[in-house]
Amino acid sequence: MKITTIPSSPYLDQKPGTSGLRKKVTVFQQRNYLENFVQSIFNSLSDFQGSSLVLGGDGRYFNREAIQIIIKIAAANGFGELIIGQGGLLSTPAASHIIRKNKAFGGIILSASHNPGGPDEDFGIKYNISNGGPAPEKFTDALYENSTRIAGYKIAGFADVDLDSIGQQKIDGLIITIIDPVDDYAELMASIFDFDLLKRSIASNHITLCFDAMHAITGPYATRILEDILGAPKGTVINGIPLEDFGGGHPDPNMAHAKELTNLMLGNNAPTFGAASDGDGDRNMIMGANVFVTPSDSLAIMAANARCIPAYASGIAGVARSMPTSQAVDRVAKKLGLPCFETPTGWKYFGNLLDDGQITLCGEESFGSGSNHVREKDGLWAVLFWLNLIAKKRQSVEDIVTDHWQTYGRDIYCRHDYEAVDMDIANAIVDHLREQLPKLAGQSFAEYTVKYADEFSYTDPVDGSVSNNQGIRIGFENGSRIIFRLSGTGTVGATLRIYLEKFEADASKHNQDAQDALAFLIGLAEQFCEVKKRTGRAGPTVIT
Ligand code: G16
Repeated sequence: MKITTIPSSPYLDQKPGTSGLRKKVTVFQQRNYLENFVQSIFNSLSDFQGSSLVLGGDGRYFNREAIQIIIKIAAANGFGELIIGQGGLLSTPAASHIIRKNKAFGGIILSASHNPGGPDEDFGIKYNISNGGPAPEKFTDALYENSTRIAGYKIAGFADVDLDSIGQQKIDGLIITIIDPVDDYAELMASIFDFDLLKRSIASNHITLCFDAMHAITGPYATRILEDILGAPKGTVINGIPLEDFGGGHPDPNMAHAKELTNLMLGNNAPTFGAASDGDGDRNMIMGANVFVTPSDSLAIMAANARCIPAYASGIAGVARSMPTSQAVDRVAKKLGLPCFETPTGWKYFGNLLDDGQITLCGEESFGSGSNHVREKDGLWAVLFWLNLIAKKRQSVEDIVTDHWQTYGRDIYCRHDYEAVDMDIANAIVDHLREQLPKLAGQSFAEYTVKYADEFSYTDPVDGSVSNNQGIRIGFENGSRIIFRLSGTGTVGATLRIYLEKFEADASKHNQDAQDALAFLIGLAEQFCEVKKRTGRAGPTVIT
């Protein structure tokens, strides 16, 4: 194999965000941009010679080209085997499983998740370690550091690899294994859930369902599992063909972007269950006939009912949520006597807790939930979890949610996003918030008295690593919270996220609209951060 070292000079903007490096496709297409980043990944690793690397992506524009480049750089750097999803496709949770199942050294996942795709839209790349999870901050810091002083990359000189034929190819000492992207994942799901029960519930029409794949990676996964294996009628999966530009849509499973599903579920004759997943298959949105389940509630309900699922029938070790996720799951943990951890935003922070056996389930407000079966959040897993729950409890989604609120109270919750804010304005907002923190504690705003006002820091209970500046928290004596963070996944300007939460114990008030119930806190958030005043905007870009 002919290996060449190509000289190159650093780009200084290759710092991974919440989940890998996400930029416009045109940024990745700059000369040596992708090559530099991939070589910087390998420069940050050691002792991988001869071992295997998993490779796949969500199929968005530039996926195939990027995979061919990565194959040649990985080969030149000495990997012995590359395990690649057919067509260059792998959902993020499937990639995590394949790394674990094959005991691979790690994996490279190509995705910008829920961000739009296409020549003028977004692309992304991240490295996952041998546990199948996103590389920890220590690694991404080292990777960034390496990217700032890279002087060249190694690349092998062979023809493009056939990504479409399943089987093994050999190029000198390198083995290239093209696998079916769905097989292993479908087998894993069958080992977790009661597929026989689901088949019966679907066949008897106790469960009717619709799954919106949003023209993204879960199309083939959902079609195989829901339609082919579980017997749901053809057409249950809508927008099921993955497209490079997601059909021009925004593959973000929320009511703002999954409109077709939302209209169906909120209309007359809605099926009993509706769900959607995102670009790379790790997010989920759960709906029932005329009801939307917030991701925070979904996590709490899963934790409370985990014993209904075969894989968790003997109980769960503990739970974790990201800091801005509502405290609903904390109430479940308290009642069940389970440990409950609060981590920074980013799935990578759950990895150590899962590896160490301290938690079994975890989730985030950003439409992600998962368990110890892989080390990524997992959209279809959440869908199957809910289907299994409905089938086992013989209750509607609405009844499951209502019962849960009656038992634990309702954490009324929403998130307001201000997208593409000018970076300087966004930074000034954060500075302005920081200045107020020392004097806020003890102040009262109507019935809300500030208990604490600080910036969240996290010390990993397993390895002791510390992550600072993980969001501004204003917590009130009555348990309500307002949280401010700048997103780490956007590609244009800054996205300010405002998370709002209020606890309601009184069941007669559980059916309130979240925006109405949170109106006072929404006003208070503006008073603190002045985002409307400083940007001249009338309101948030997206409310979830
Ligand atoms: C990623 C991370 C999640 C995080 C989400 C939003 O998800 O894996 O842990 O909650 O981004 O992050 P931010 O608020 O910084 O934009 P995904 O689905 O985009 O890979």
